[in-house]
Amino acid sequence: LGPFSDTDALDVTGRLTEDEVLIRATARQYCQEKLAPRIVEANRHELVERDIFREMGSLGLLGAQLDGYGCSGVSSNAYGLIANEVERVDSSYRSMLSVQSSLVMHPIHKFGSEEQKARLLPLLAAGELVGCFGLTEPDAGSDPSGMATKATYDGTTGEFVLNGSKHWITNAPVADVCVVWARLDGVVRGFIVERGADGLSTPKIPGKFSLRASPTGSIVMEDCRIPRDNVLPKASGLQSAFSCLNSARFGISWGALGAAEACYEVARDYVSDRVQFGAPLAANQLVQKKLADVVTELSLGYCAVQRLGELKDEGRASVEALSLLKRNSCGKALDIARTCRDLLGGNGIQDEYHVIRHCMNLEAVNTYEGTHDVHALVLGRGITGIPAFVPSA
Ligand code: TGC
Ligand code: FAD
Repeated sequence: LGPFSDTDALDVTGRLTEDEVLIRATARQYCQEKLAPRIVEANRHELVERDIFREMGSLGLLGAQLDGYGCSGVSSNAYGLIANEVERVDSSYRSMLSVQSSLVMHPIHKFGSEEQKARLLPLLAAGELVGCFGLTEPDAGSDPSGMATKATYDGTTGEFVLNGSKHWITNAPVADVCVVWARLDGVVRGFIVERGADGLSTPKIPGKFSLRASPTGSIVMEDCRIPRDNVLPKASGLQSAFSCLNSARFGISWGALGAAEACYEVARDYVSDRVQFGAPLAANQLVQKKLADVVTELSLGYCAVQRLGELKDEGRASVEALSLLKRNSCGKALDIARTCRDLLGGNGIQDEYHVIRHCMNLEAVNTYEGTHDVHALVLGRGITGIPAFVPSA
């Protein structure tokens, strides 16, 4: 029999490669030394630090899963481990990283021209440029097929003209490069809209109680003109946009567990130290059951995402498997964060204990990249063969 580790009961570390263990250590050191000291103030005052992109870039953490063009070319699980370490500190920072890596660099890498890749990817990898991804619209969230944003081609100037708006867009207020999805002659295409384009604005969404250290805004395009060469030549149809979500959903499935584990570690130490009724809280059966449930879910969750990473690298991860674990990790992480918040009593709502911040963040993480229920419907369709997105009359 082996020893028991509450944070790695099923020895997921033993299934990682040497490189993955090293990358995790590098990411952990950066996140704990550089990001953790900033987060309470950043969350309180909605501070967004662009330098964070450069810091992550200098360590090779941006677009790390991609090959060439200044990217590190690491395994899917190494990318997941990076997301996990970043999200232990805050889901906002992981959001900034995932959008840049999976939703901006990935589509440019997969669907871009050689010129687009050579010009933009090295700067995005270095964090010198910041990107955002515009799919969701005010009237098209879970159902992106309802998108109204249109592109037309102006043959006299050789430009595309975009009209429409994207809403709830991570990084938009600070982005230099927006990957925007719009209909051209009825077909969904991907466009690169760069800061400074005529008719482009990216206002911040105020009053956010979740992901406060992550800049979220809209992309408003009013006769917004971009050069002809800024269309992604190989992206055509909604499936191109959806294929970017697969990479982001995988990162989130690793990431959300990091936020949950951070909550667990705070709660475990808290109930061990705090004495009520003459004994540590940890001595109560009810408390131990909660801790046991949390450790069980984290242990199962980590085994699952590690396996999904292997399948992904073998080209065998299904859309349904990605939905299954995006949904499971986010839903379970939110439950765990709420349980841990409860275990801290009144202190649980104070930001210096970090748990309430994770709870608030995970509300959004459970909603974006496909809500918990939309992923249930993706699974339901996979199981039954019957799509249930549109209510039957
Ligand atoms: P549906 O008929 O299912 O599919 C249309 C075409 O797309 C293909 N497809 C996919 N391809 C690759 N990967 C996937 N995950 C795919 N899902 C679908 C599909 O095979 C089909 O291709 P074809 O060739 O047969 O035409 O499309 P639908 O319109 O019925 O939609 C289904 C649904 C609900 C699953 C989809 O619309 C959906 O995923 N909705 C959720 C929306 C969403 O996740 N939005 C995310 C926005 S980005 C974001 O939130 C970033 S936050 C990040 C951060 O800050 O960290
Ligand atoms: P709706 O689609 O209006 O859903 C509302 C409720 O109805 C949910 O509970 C949902 O589960 C339920 N529902 C919807 N359809 C069904 C159905 N068929 N059956 C049963 N229930 C259903 N988008 C981007 O494109 N880029 C980004 O960078 C980005 N960043 C984001 C950052 C944040 C902080 C947030 C909150 C969102 C972000 N989004 C982004 C948008 C995100 O993807 C959407 O919020 C999400 O897809 C849900 O869409 P919606 O908010 O319009 O909710």
